[in-house]
This record gives sequence, C-alpha cells and structure tokens, in this order.
Amino acid sequence: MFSKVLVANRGEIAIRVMRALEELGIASVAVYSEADRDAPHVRRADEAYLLGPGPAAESYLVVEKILEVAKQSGAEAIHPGYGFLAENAPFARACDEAGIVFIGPPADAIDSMGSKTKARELMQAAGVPIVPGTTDPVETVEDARKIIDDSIGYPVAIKAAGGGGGKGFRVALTEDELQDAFEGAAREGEKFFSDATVYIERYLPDPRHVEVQVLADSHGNVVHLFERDCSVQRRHQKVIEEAPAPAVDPELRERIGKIGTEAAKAVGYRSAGTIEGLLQNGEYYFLEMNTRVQVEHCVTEMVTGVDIVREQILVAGGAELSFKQEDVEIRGHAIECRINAEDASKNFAPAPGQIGNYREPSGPFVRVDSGAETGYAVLPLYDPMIAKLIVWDVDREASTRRMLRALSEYELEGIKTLIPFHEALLKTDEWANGETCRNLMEDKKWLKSTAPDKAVEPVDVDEDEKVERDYAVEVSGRKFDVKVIGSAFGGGGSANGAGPARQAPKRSERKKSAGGGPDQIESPLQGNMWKVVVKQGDVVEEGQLLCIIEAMKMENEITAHKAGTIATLSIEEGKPISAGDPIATIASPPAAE
Ligand code: MV4
Repeated sequence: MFSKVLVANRGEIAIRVMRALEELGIASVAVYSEADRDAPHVRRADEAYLLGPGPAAESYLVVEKILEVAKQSGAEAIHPGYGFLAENAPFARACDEAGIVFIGPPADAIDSMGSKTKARELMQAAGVPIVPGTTDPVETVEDARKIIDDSIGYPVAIKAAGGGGGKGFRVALTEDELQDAFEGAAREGEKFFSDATVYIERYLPDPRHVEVQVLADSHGNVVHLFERDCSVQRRHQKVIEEAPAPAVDPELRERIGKIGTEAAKAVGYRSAGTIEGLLQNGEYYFLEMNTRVQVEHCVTEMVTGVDIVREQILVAGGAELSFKQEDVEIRGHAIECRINAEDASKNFAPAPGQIGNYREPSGPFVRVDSGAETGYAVLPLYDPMIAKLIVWDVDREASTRRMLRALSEYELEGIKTLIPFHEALLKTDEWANGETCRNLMEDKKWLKSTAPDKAVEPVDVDEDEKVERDYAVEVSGRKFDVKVIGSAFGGGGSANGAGPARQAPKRSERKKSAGGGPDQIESPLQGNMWKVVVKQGDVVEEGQLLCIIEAMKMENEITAHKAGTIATLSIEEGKPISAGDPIATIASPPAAE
C-alpha cells in the first residue's frame, strides 16, 4: 500500500480524503492556492505545498505543478477528489507516465464516459437501457427534424456530447422550439467543452434522478452499493440527496444495481463511480457515468457501512475489494443537505463572505463533512458548497426529523447559506410525499419565503487571547506550521497572518451604505457575463432577472435587489466580470403621493 498520497483538491472533499488516508496509516500531502493559505484542508494534511495564485486555472488545475509537488514530496499516488482534475483523462495519463498512481479509473474509461454519445453507444451495445434517442452526433437542425419525425417524437432533449450534469441541455417541446434548442445546446457545448456536437433524447416530463454507486477493483470484482435519489436540483445542481431512493422497490433495486455493474464492466472500470439515470413510471434509463467519487457518496456510506473513499484508495493500490456483493445490505435511510453559501430566497444568488461564529451540529447519527470554520472566508473564486450535513435514521420520516434537528443546531453566522432553505423544504408536503419538488425549486414566491426572519449580519470574530500562537510559514513554496510563544498582548495580532484570514467582509459593508438601499448592484462573483436580459431604461420588479453570470460551469442568476428603472447598465454579454464590479444601477420609482 502507499505510504504517502497527494490530495489534489481543496475544501471538504480534500479533508474527507485525508481522513481516509490517516485511517489507513498513509501520510497526506495537501496542495493549495495563494487564496487558500489559511484553509482548513491545508492544516489537516501532514505536509502542504503552494501551487500558485487563487484562480484554479493557475493552481488546482496546473497538471505539471501538481506532478512536481508529488515528486518533491515523495507521494506515490494522487487523489483528485471531485471537480478540478477528477475526470480529466490527460491528467490520469500524465500520472501514469510519471509513475504516480491516479486514484481513480483508467484514463480510457474516463474518455469513454466523457463523450456522452460514445457512452450511449457503449451502453446500448452492453444491453444497458438508454433514454430513447440518437447515439450518433446529429449534424444539423434539418437532420434533427427528420430524426425526430421518423423515430423519437416530441418533446425532445437536445444535449451537448461533451456535456454532463445538465450543461448544454435544452428542451424542445414542439418543432417550433427545435432550432433554438439545437443551436443553444451546440453553442453551450462549444463554449464549455470546445465541442459543438449534440445528440437527441426523448424528453421525459417528470423523471426522478436515480443513480447507482459502483466500486470495481483490478481483479475483476465489480459491485454496486445500491442507489441514491438526487431529484431535488436547482439548475442541474443537486441540493439534497438521499439513499435509498423513495421510488425504488426491492425488485427495481436489484434490476438497477445490475444495470450499474454491467455499465461499469462495459468500460473496464476500476475505482468508485456512479451510473446516473432517469426513472420514470418504473422504467430506468442510463443517462451518463460519473467517473469519480461524488459529493453525495456519503448517503450511500451511511446506509451500507462501506467507506467508499477507503475502498477507492485500497483498490488503486492493487488490493481486492474488501467485500462481495452478497455482503452489502441497505439499513435505514440517509439524507444529505448541501450547505452552500447561496441565498435561496434570491434565486440562489452566490453569497460569499466571511463566516463569523461557526458551530456544527452533532449528536447521534449526524455527520458533517466540512471545509469551513469560524473566521473562514468563503471566496467567490471557488465552489459555493462549503459543507455537507448528512444524517441517518431508521426510515425516511425519522431521517427527515433528525435532519431538521441537526439543521436547527447548525450555527453559521456572517453569510447566507442554504440552511433556512433546507429547513423549509424538508417541512413541505412535497418532500414528505417523496415528490421531486421540481415546482418548488422554480417557485419564486416560495423561495422568497424561505429567507430567514432576521437579516444575517457580519459578525465580529472572537479572538481568544492566546499566549501560544500558531503560525504558518512558507519555505520555498512548502508550508510549515510554527508555534510562537509570547505575551498575549505583545504584537501577536492577526495582522501578522496567524490563524484564519480575518479580512473585513468588504462586500456586505459596501451594501450597507445609503438608507433605503443603494441603487447600485454589483457582481457577487468572478465569472463571465453569460446573458444580459434587460436593457437601460427597462422598468424592473424586485427579484426580476437581470443577467446570468457563468462561473465554474454554473449559471448564476443576478436579480434586481429592488424595483425601479435600469438607469445604467455596465455589463456586456461574453465579457469577464470580477466580484464587486458594477452590474447596473436601479433608480427607484418616484414615491406615490
Ligand atoms: C433529462 C430530463 C428529461 N429528459 N433528460 C440531465 C442532467 C441532470 N442534472 C438532469 N437532467 C435531466 N435530463 C431527458 N431526456 C430531465 C432532467 C432533469 C431532471 C431529472 C431528474 C430530476 C430532476 C431534474 C431536474 C432538471 C432536469
């Protein structure tokens, strides 16, 4: 087995992997960007190395730099977590070539599943049911029209071949909508994956998102760990996941489990992976395979007792899976709520900033996988998911009650998160009845009602007066922890860089200026202006969509913070935008007399 492993990620997943490594007696190496110098994952590791500036393209995505750190530190393997380089076949190959084990599937399996058309073709050949539609790329709108008329029928989903997770996904309910949908999907495919190829599926009107967890070793053993339901999504981002799926009975469970293992075998899979599918009227269809450990793997761990990340590391080292299919059983029910720095009451607007007081829930059968802590600054540079709250109980109802209890214990001050949204959603009849909650997720009025009663104000971080202070220093790009012992009052202030970053929460301060609300609306994050849907002079209502900023492959809707007239509009489609940049000013309507 390995003696040292590099974790090429940040946040909660880096810590999750390091925990598994420690339990296996393996030393961990963290990597970090300049923006993450004080991040918990850096302190959690046995050693840590600086990669480069904050933007992921200059740090967490720089293959050569990561391989260099692996060699310098003596790590024999790299765990990529999820996101970043996790499904990057060239990275997996570069690891192979450097003699470093990539803790994930073979590069060829990543490639096969990366092309959604190729994956559909492979799955069909292996007897795995796919959503009816094309397995070959469709070149033109005319071709699409003909294929749909001849075989698929409306409504259809047009999807980018390089896509996945809903990027480059458009729906045409009728022929009238086909051209727009086709061109939209192709454009998004080109933009995000440099591949304008699209394919067509029959559009299923109200499916459930049900996925199967698989694990495979290099000795020919392929097992599944049953299914998860991830139907509660917002713009294709999952927000709540659970296991087992409420709509799956034992007979269907066995059937989709087999589909999962057959799919994995068909691509020569090794490692942990997920077969994503749609379930409608008892029919299950393959959608795509995620060739990585997923955010929501925890709910499966809770109901099966299998440590998925541990198994993943062990099989990468050449071990056989520690159990057989017949050893796995589901017990009880687990739910996961993603704790994102987002404001659900404002269309899930990103809400970065500095966390004040922070205290996680605990007690029986409560698990928190977190990358946050008191004083932690949630940066607009990275994914807004800062933690996951997972609970287990005997059944779905009890698990829901336990989740509500745990959510109410969560103390997280200074920024807005999805906590109040989760509390509201888990109390709805839709959730209780095991529905997909799709209407609720788009219901602006309901979303607005999930806002917490009192506004979240930035909170001063208590700084206890320590006589001992821990410092982090960097020597030639490697991080060391140093303890300095001195007077509690003598120059040991946080300005010297000890402890978590204590920058002032600039954005919230700016927002608090003029009484009655300032006119200007600023970008909460760095990204690219994807769509501008208003023009100067437009009269808008509070909450009306102004523009969409694309950041980290997510579309972020920016809405009017108040009603009025767009006085100035400082944005242009296709242009990059930074956090704090002006978007528009909204002049208030004259007060009624
Ligand atoms: C679909 C679909 C309907 N028909 N494909 C793809 C990515 C994933 N995030 C959701 N995807 C969907 N693909 C066809 N042919 C509907 C969705 C979908 C969805 C599915 C299950 C539960 C919630 C959903 C929310 C939005 C879209």
